[in-house]
Amino acid sequence: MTERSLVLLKPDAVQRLLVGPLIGRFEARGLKIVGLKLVAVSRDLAERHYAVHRGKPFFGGLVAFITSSPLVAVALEGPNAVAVVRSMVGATRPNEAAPGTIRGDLALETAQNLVHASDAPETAAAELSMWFAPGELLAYDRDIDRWALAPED
Ligand code: 3AN
Repeated sequence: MTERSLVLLKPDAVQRLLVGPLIGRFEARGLKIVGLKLVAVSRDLAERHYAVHRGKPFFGGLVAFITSSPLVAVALEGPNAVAVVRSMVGATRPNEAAPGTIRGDLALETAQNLVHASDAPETAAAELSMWFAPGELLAYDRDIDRWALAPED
């Protein structure tokens, strides 16, 4: 089923010049970019995005990190996009992330693990509306889709 997922290329990804390579991985997989922007994250947005972690010992550091430098918010669309993107991102702790995943190839620290990706379709919908205004998410056809996607997708 066609889904949309929110990916954040976090401040460490921007500072490490990995925005292009990371977007390239998702594009090469066949996922469609339907939203894309550089964001200076406010404390309010950071706290809403990580609300489920409020009260945990790393919450303050997480909010400080995500607001420390711009990040890139990406909305990706494709069949089973939420699970596909999660599998490409890899386990939360980079020492447990499989080689071939973004974290398994490029990260060492849990607090600086380069990317956020929605963990379920319901979370994705809530996160996409938090990070993008409705008019910032675009529907369009790609000529390559007849090569990358089955007709029913
Ligand atoms: P994921 O990003 O893989 O969905 P979550 O949702 O459990 O992982 O955690 C959200 C973010 O919180 C992680 N990406 C990481 O940056 C941070 N985080 C999670 N656990 C820890 C921890 N024990 N210490 C520091 N940061 C953490």
